[in-house]
Amino acid sequence: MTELKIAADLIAAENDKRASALKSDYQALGESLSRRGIDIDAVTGKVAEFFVAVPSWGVGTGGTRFARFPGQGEPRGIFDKLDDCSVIHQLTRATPTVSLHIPWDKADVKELKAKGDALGLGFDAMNSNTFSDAPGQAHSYKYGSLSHTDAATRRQAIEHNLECIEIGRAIGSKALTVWIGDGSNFPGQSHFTRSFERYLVAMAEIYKALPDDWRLFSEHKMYEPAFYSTVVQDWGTNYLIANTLGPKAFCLVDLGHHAPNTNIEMIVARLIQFGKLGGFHFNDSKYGDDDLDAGAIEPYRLFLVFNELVDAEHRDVTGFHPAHMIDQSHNVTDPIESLISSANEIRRAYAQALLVDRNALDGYQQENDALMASETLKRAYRTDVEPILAAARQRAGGAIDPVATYRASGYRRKVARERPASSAGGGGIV
Ligand code: LRH
Ligand code: MN
Ligand code: MN
Repeated sequence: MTELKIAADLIAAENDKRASALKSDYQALGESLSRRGIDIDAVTGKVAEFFVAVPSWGVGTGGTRFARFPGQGEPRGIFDKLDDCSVIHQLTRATPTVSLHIPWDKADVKELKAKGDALGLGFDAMNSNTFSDAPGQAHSYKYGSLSHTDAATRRQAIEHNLECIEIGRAIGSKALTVWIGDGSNFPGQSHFTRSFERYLVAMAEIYKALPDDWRLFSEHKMYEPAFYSTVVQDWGTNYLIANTLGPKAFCLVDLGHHAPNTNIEMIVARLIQFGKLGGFHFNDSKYGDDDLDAGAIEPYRLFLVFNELVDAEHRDVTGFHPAHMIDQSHNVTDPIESLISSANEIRRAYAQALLVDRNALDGYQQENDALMASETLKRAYRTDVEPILAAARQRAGGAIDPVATYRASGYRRKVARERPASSAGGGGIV
């Protein structure tokens, strides 16, 4: 029996208040979609099967290098974090897996697995951390990790990734995500070619240790912590990595890791075309890697990314199964609420993309009818799919209004009594 952090009765009572309004909204939307030749239940069924992993590090309040302002009832460690993740899944029915970050989440693997099983949660990609120094480690990552000039430091970073694979194997993960902060702050500080050569050799060792049914995701990021050059700075370098390493290596696209105005949906299309799209870290951003909530700033861009994903699904692209994960930092909200809302926004973009009339779009593209092609996308995007999202949650036992139900549950107040106040201060996670 799955351990439930929110009483099922409470969810049912909250849903009762909203069920009849949802029924009429769903019916009205169903009628309007059927005039467009779309079966609403088929769309709801697809949405209900769309899942996104939550990041363990996302349920704690984040921060900047200036300050962190913790909230009430901050999780004390990975087991509290898993409890919080289970609340998000219980209410949204959209987040059945958690992505762990090592060593932040290091714990006895049997206990991790047992806790996940008890809460009905699985584990998505493992994340290694060679961008900060763990207490007591022999070699510092101040000047890099997998691309470091010093062989012993590279060895330590490789061993850490191998350990992440071992932990992941024990808890049922099937992927390793590698993001490194390696780079330089001054022109001339590092040799672009040699540092990338060292990185590739180190990654090849990690790749060799990957179980057959695992995938290796490399994640690019334009800048930060290095402010002049970064070793894995863009999707071009990322593609070179995945291509050099082999068939189990793929590129991970974190939406926040690009320059403003970058056409991310086009990067996604290119990676799909060449079989190297591994997955996503969903979030939003206004300036740099500011990890805002998915859909908070540019919901149309999120839709356009999903438009490419649904297009690939529609074309039955072989071997297409990207991993969907959230990666955001919550500085001013209750992280559980932000993650609930982001999971909904991601499903919303997916649902809207499912409504695109692909035959019509093909025709307009063929005829070079720019205006109608754009209108075809806009028509899908403008559709209010909230009744579809709510029905998908309700049918799976989740909440029609998950944030309201979460607030009504008093979960945060309850854990605040059990968990001691965490300390504020400077510096937070990236
Ligand atoms: C780097 C990043 C990467 C890390 C996470 C904490 O900015 O996106 O995915 O693992 O943040
Ligand atoms: Mn990321
Ligand atoms: Mn990031």
